[in-house]
Amino acid sequence: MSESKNIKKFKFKSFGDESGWLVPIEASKDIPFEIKRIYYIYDTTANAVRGKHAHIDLEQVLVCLNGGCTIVVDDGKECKEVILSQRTDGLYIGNNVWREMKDFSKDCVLLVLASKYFEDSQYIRDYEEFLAVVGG
Ligand code: T46
Repeated sequence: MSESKNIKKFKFKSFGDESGWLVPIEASKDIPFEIKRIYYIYDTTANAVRGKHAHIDLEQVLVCLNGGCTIVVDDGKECKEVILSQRTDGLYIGNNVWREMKDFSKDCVLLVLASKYFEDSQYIRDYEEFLAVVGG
């Protein structure tokens, strides 16, 4: 899948020297939305597969602060696996993208910055329904 406006892997700027590294994230500058919500996922089990849904109206940026995992992104036409294993990698996921998270390392901490407050009604959890929405 070529990068689309709804799926984009990018690098954060990082500042460091022998004393350590720092990655700043400013809303609407380093990421393309105002951050309304932050959550993180950790202590995932070896064969865990999370996600398995899409959002009608939600933008998110995923960053692995520790360890790594694979994010499966599917826009209904193409499906791609993105590996997040660098603390300076961000994955932007926009509206109507089916996502799954898997292959978590034991020490994985996955940070998610979101453009909206949590709303269960914004989830599409049925893959056939997702395909109908995106016309895939
Ligand atoms: C996503 C991927 C990357 C809340 O109460 N507030 C929240 O902000 C979130 C995100 C979840 N929850 C509750 C809802 C469930 O009872 O936490 C529980 C676990 O959520 P869920 O099974 O949706 O978690 P994941 O890891 O499958 O998916 C999450 C996000 O829900 C989703 O938006 O894109 O991470």
